[in-house]
Amino acid sequence: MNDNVVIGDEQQVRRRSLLAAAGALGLTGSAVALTRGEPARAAAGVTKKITIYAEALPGGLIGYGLTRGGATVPGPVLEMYEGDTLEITLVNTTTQRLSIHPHGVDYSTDSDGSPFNDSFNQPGETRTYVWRSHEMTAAAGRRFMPGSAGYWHYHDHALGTEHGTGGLAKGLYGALIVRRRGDLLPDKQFTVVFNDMLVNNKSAPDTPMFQADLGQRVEWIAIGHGNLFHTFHLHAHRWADNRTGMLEGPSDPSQVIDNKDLNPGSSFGFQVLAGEAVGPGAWMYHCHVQMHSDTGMAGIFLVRNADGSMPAGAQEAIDRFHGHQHAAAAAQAHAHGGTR
Ligand SMILES: [Cu+2]
Repeated sequence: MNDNVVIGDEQQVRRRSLLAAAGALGLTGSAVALTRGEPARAAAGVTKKITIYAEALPGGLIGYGLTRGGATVPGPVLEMYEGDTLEITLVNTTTQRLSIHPHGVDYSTDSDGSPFNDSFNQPGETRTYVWRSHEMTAAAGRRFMPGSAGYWHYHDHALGTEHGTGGLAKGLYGALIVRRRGDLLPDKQFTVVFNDMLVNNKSAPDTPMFQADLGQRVEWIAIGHGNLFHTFHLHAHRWADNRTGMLEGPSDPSQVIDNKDLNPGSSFGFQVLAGEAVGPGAWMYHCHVQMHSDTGMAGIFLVRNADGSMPAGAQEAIDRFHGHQHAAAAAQAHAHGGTR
């Protein structure tokens, strides 16, 4: 125990001196913050306090929610601006230990969400976790300290195993977005989680049908969990493979893609204008590992007409999707007079 305490103190001292060094870098003439004239990191951010309820759901699932009785799979999209702090009071209404562990942001060991750091909620317990973030800073020599901005995610890290393997399997996960000031805000947000052979813990044809009107700015947050490797593909839309999914100028070197690896623990996000250059329609999203899409890792992105009405042929496409995804569903459709 004593050894642990000593090691902990040493680490704290080192961390403090690192922070002091970083602070010096940000204040001296040899290194300037990117946002000249703005307050330093600690003064710039606001602290947002939220309460999250972890709750058992029908079908053996467990979800996070922002209200009592409001848990969903995936959990709510949590958002903050670079420099802000998110203080999360997690209420565990279940009979199992669980936690919340973020990717991409800054936190101390007691907000780590891992049993290893004694950071979790016992059954019925309420506990507060603090997530911090910071802006990018530039130093001499074209060296950059990256900011926290990104399409990240959060998840349980304590249910079932030391790694939250049981909580992840049951649906304790969600999207975390850290925005840079000035980022464009979307009209709609869709969280897609490839979790083993499931999409948001569902299989086609019960996977979510995301909907937007033609031209709406739609933000996708894609997250991978479980034990399998996946590729996320969206039909008829493409995005830049950078932080936002949008090109930042005519010389932006980002590759434009419509398919991206989505492996366990990874996440990315992007914004598209629904139906841009292709028009409205029922477009598919799916894992591009063929045996995964064939087995149910697929869903529909319905781009309605600009006035919100159903585009020609879309309902038929949706019906076909419901009819031919599953062998059982297809057989049922045949029994009712054929599919196509
Ligand atoms: Cu897959």
